[in-house]
Amino acid sequence: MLLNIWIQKLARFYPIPDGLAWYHAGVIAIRSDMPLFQNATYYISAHQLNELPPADDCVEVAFAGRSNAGKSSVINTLANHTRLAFVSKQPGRTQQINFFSLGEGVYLVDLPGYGYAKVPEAMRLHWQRLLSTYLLTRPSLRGLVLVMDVRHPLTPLDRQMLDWFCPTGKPVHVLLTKSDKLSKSAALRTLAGVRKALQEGWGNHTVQLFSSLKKQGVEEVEKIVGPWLYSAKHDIPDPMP
Ligand SMILES: Nc1nc2c(ncn2[C@@H]2O[C@H](COP(=O)(O)OP(=O)(O)OP(=O)(O)O)[C@@H](O)[C@H]2O)c(=O)[nH]1
Ligand SMILES: [Mg+2]
Repeated sequence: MLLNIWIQKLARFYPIPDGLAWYHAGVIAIRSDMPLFQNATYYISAHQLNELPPADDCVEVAFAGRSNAGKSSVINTLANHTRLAFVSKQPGRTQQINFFSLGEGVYLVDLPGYGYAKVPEAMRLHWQRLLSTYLLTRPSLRGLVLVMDVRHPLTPLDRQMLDWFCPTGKPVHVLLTKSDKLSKSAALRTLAGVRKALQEGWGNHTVQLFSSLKKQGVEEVEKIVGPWLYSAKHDIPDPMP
């Protein structure tokens, strides 16, 4: 009760993003009644690093993964929107760095997929350079959601991505998507195997099952990714006396 009064008082001075509530000492909890990503709107598409929003006053989480793994579908599912990010049966459809705004300089970033063989060599090299520079040097990038088709997890390129990204010290959350394509027991076996491989190979990162088709796994993503975005963005003072 006392806590609620404090939250209301503070809300007059600090805007609280939808789906978040302050508890105390800068710790943020996600309110289950207000999904965190539902206000996402399309913001900008970039072909070059100089087209990205300035990094000084924003925070973002990027969604990477193999071409056709289901990254754009994950963003649509989180946003509860059918056509926010472009989805296609054909691989290689996301061809820019797409920013979706959650408001107040907070973004979800949909990246082009890797591993699509039919991309011309010059374009592949352009993207490789652009994405590696983006992922390794972007100061406002708080963490990486690595999307894998649950039927083909940890491909050599996924492993390479982990080898590259993990030395940044930023967190990785692996989404094993299209889990509707496997039986529950097979999906759980894959989850356990990927969790073990992650721990052995790259340290303490997180992993979960997800299905855009069945809209399963949204709350778990919110619990993990929400604090990456909001505890970093809003430096919240301790509201308790
Ligand atoms: N059954 C099922 N199909 C899915 C799911 N997620 C995505 N798909 C399908 O997988 C295909 C690729 O989805 P996208 O979201 O476009 O994949 P992407 O990773 O963004 O692909 P690129 O942008 O080309 O790298 C589409 O036909 C989707 O409908 C899922 O959870 N279950
Ligand atoms: Mg895509």
